[in-house]
Order: sequence, then structure tokens, then C-alpha cells
Amino acid sequence: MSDSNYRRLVIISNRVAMPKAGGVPGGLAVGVLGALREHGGMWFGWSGELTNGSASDPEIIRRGNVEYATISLNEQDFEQYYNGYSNKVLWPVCHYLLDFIRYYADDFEGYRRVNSIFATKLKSLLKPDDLIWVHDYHLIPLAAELRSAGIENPIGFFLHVPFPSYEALRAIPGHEYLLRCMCAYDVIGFHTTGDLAAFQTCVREPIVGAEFLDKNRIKVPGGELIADVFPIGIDVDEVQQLAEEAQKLRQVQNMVKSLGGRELLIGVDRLDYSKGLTQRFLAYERLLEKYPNAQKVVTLMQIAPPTRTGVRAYDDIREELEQTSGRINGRFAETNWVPIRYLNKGVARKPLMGFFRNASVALVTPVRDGMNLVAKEFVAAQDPDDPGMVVLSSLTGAAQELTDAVIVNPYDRDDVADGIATAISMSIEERRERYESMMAILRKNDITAWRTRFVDALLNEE
Ligand code: ADQ
Repeated sequence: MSDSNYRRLVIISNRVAMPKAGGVPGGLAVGVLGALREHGGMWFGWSGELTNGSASDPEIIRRGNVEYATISLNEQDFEQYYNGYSNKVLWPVCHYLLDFIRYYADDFEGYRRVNSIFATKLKSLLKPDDLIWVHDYHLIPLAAELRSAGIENPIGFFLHVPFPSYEALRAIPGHEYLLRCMCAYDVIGFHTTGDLAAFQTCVREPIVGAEFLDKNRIKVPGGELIADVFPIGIDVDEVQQLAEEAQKLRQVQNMVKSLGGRELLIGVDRLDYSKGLTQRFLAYERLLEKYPNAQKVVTLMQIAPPTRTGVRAYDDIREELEQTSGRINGRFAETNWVPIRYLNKGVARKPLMGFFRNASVALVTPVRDGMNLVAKEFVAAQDPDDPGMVVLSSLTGAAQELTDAVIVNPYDRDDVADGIATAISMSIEERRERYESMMAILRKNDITAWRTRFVDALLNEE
């Protein structure tokens, strides 16, 4: 046990995923909860509730070794900070999807205001020995706000999405402010070496004028920081156990029965334009055209619950997907077969892992993704004797680690269609070999490794 285990870990993210709150947790919540359950500590953030007045004081509940401290936010503040600058400006620029950027000065103001509110509310809960770990693009200015409020604890930041190179980042109003704010952290973590390199292109600019001291240490205005790569992982044993136990669930058995012996291709994503869902459906259509025999042997089940409803681009993608899946089903369906089962809702974690275990192929084809935990969970959920295969976008962080997946370019329909055909027809020996090598990587870079490496880096910065 390292020293860090004796220090309280305080994690801050936009949303706190309360136990049994329902809904589908995203990747950040799955990762943070995994890390916090092991280490113990406090998770601070938004409760999911909105108020007409000002933000509420923290409400604290304890479950096991984790304290959940949540605040409610004013409706307009939330709209501007979350739906506005965070998700209409930062999310698209971080995913290199500049056409989706919708900037409004009021949203930027709201983003700064809510970060200042987070700092004020959090300050009263902090103890001098706490290690502070801030998560994701919603809260980039938080360390700067905490420092202004007199907090001197070590503060780390982990970005769950990709970091854009300066040529993309400079497109957004406010980027100078964001870069200056990042200098207030002691440790900054990214998923991949590519993200780290992109960050370096930004801080090299005169606006920061960073000096690179050694491999990961950077001198910035006001001090030094460590910027490094910490690929997020999964709890491999938990996923394996859930997947095995789920075989007994009626929900899983009924789904398998309904396939009528066909091979299951599965996609599981939040309904987000970065996940490449329309392109995925079109690539699947290409598979059915190019390999007509596949029509008799495969079914695609796409599970995609809506997120960020109320943001125009998310409503649009939902409509587009309904139309595309409807058209493909209309074109190819038979009396006893529908090519795409499109579910617009989440599935609980255990049956989901059970679905993964019964699928022959996972389609993980985002047009950009920081890491992608679905790819990792799918591999861990497989039966080692007869494992399924992942068709994985080269534009995900996961592709840097899972090099034994079938790697494809999500923008190239033929490449994805051929990738699916390769995965379906792969020999059992080759699947087993690739599974073993991917599992070794998942075990090496698991959720414990992610958390301990980051917390140790933070501790070393004192
Ligand atoms: P997300 O964009 O949310 O995460 P991802 O990494 O795939 O993407 O994590 C999604 C998580 O939610 C997985 O654990 C998955 O099982 C679950 N999930 C997704 N859709 C679901 C559904 N329909 N029903 C039930 N469960 C579902 C962000 C970044 C990623 C990064 C993670 C973690 O965008 O790039 O990998 O954070 O850092």
C-alpha cells in the first residue's frame, strides 16, 4: 500500500453518480466510482437538481468508504455552463469536430461563474491533507479558482476526452484563458501520448511560453507541473464476473433466443455525434451489400440512450439515426429478420456485460474518442474459449492499447464493412490469441493502475 492510501482523496466532477440514482453512467462515472471505491474519499459535484435561486450548499451522504457531496445549480447557470460552453464549445473542439461549435459569450461567462461557485462550495469541505483530483473539461478553471481562494493542497486534473492541438484549440474563444487556467494544476493527465503531444503544442505558444524541463515536467508561469499519460482502465475481474453471472438472467437468455442462431454484432454508446453512429449504420449497410451472405447470419443490436437532450446537435443525431436505421431495415428486412435492432435506451450493467459475452463482434467506431471503455469491457466480458472480436476505430484512445483488435477508419465504409467481415470469419485460434494479448494489456493498465499512478504523481508533486 503506498502512502497515498492514507490521504483523503477528493474527486470533483461535473456530475456525481449517486449509488442507485438510476440512469446510465457515462465513462467518467464508471472510472471514478471504480477508483473511489478502492481508495475511499469524497466525490464532489452537481446533484442533478436545478434551482430557481442560487446554488445550494453541499449535501453530504456516506455510502461505505465514499462520501458523496452534491450541490444543486441555478437553472440558467447550468444551461450556460453545461449545455452551453462545455458541450457546445469544449466537447466539439476536443473531438476535432469544429463544425459543431456554437459559441455564445453568455455561455462562457456562465462557465467561469459555475467554476467559481464549485470552488466556493468545495472550499468549506477541504482539509489540509486532502489530495484533490479534478475531472474533465467542464472544470478546467477549478484549480485556478481554488488557488485564488487560498487552497494550497496538491491539485490534479484528468481529461477524459481527447486534447486538441493548438491549431484546433485556437478556434475557440476563451482558449487563452483555459490554457492559463491549466497552469494552476500540479499534475495533468491524458489518455494517450497523442493528447499529451497536442497539449505540448498549446503550452509552447507565447500565451503560456512553457519551458520543457524533462520528459514530463513543464515550467509554466507561476510554477511547474507534470503532464503525463494515464490511460484509464477497467476492473477486469468485475466485468468477467458480471458477464458470467449474467448468463443466468432471463433478459440475456431471451435476447440470445431471439437471435435464432444468428451472430450478434453489438454497439453500445451514449447517443453522441462523436461516436460515429450514422457512419456505423452506413458501414453495416455496406457489409450487407458487399457480402450478401452476411444477411442470413448477422444481426446488429445498437444500444444508444439519449444524452444532453436539449442541445440541438444531440436532438438532430437522434432523428438522423432513426431515419437511417429505418431506411436500412426497410431495404433489407425479411419476415423473420430485421438487420438493425436500435434501442434508444440504456441497459443495466450486468445484462449489458451478458450481452457482450454473447456477441460475436463489437462495433466500436467513434469518429473520435478519448479512450472508450466499451471496447475494453467487451474484451473482458468474453468467454476465453470462444472470444468475440472488437472492430475498433483508429481514432479512439483504446486503439493505442488494443492493437490486436480489428482496427478500422470509421470514415471509410468499406474499411469498416471489411473489418466486420474479417472479425466474423476469424478462426477460433486467432481470436483466442488476440484475446489473450488484449487481456494482458487490460490487466496491466486496469482501473487500479490508473488511480494509483495518478495519485502517486500528485503526491510526488508536494
Ligand atoms: P463516454 O463518452 O461516456 O466516456 P465510454 O468510455 O465508452 O464513453 O464509457 C461509457 C460507459 O458507459 C461504459 O462503461 C459503458 O458500459 C456505459 N454505457 C454506455 N452506453 C451505455 C448504454 N447504452 N447502456 C448502459 N451502459 C452504457 C468518456 C470519454 C471516453 C472515456 C471515458 C472514461 O468520452 O473516451 O473512455 O470518459 O475516461
